[in-house]
Amino acid sequence: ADKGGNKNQVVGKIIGIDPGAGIMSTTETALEEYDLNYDIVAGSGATMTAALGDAIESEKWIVVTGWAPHWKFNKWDLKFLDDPKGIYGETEQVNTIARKGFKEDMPEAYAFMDAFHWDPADIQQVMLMNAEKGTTPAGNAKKWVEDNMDRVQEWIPEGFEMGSGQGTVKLGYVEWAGEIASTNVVSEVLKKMGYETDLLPLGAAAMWQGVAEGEFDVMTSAWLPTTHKAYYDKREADIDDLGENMKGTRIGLVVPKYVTIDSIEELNE
Ligand code: PBE
Repeated sequence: ADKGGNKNQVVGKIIGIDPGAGIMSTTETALEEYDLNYDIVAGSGATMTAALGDAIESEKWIVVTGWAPHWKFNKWDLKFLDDPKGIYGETEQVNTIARKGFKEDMPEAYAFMDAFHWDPADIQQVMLMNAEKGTTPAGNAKKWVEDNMDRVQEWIPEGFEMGSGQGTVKLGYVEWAGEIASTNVVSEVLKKMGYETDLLPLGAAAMWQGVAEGEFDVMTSAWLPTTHKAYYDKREADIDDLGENMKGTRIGLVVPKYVTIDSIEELNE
C-alpha cells in the first residue's frame, strides 16, 4: 500500500535519529495515535540534519524528528508541526544526573556540576559554532568558556582555587547537537578547575544504564519529564538527580516552512 498521504510528497517516511532516543519512541506513539501510515527511518542526529539539508536544497518535502534548541533552526526556515493530541508533551527541561557516590568522591567537581545552568540562547551559540566546518566541539567549548568566564565563575564553588582539581571526571553523553555542546562546555570548565576529563559517547540506553551502574560520573543529557521518562523511571532509585541545567526545550515533528501543512493530523491527507 502507498505510504504517506497523496497531498504530501514525503513518500511515507519520517526521518528519525538513533533508535534509543526518546523522540523515536514518542514518534512510534504518534504514528499510532494519529493513525499515520509512515515508516520511521532510524539514523543519527547527523544523518537527520544531512537529509534535511539535501531535501531543502531541492525544495523537496521532508518530515524529521526534531527538537529545539538546535542549530538547524538558525540554518534553515523550519517549523514544528502542530500536535493537537499533545503526544510530544509540553516544553521540557534538561537535567544533570550523576552516579551515586560521585558527590562523596569528587565534592568540588560535583558542586560545579550541580551549579551548572545555562539558557537555550547560550547552548544555541555553542551549537552554531559547532555547525561551522573546520571547528571542533572541544575547541568551540574552550572558546565559549574563555569568553564567558564571568558566567562560568558563578558555577564554581566558593573558595575553590582554579587548577587545583585532581583526578578524572568521566562524562557520558549521546552525540545529539545540544549534548555535544553542553558536555564539551562542562568538560572545558572541569579542565580549568584542574581535572582531567573523559568523554564517553554512548547510545541513550547505555547512557542511562552507565550512570545508574557507576560506569561514568555524570551526564547533562536527561530530557524530562517526557522524552526520557521511561529511562528515568527505570533508573530513578540508582541515580543522583542534580536537577535542571536548562529550561525550555521542545521535541516534535519538524518540516521546512515551504511544506504547506501545519499539523501532524494533515500528514495522511
Ligand atoms: N533529543 C535530543 C533526545 C534528547 C536530546 C530530543 C534527540 C531524545 O529524543 O532522546
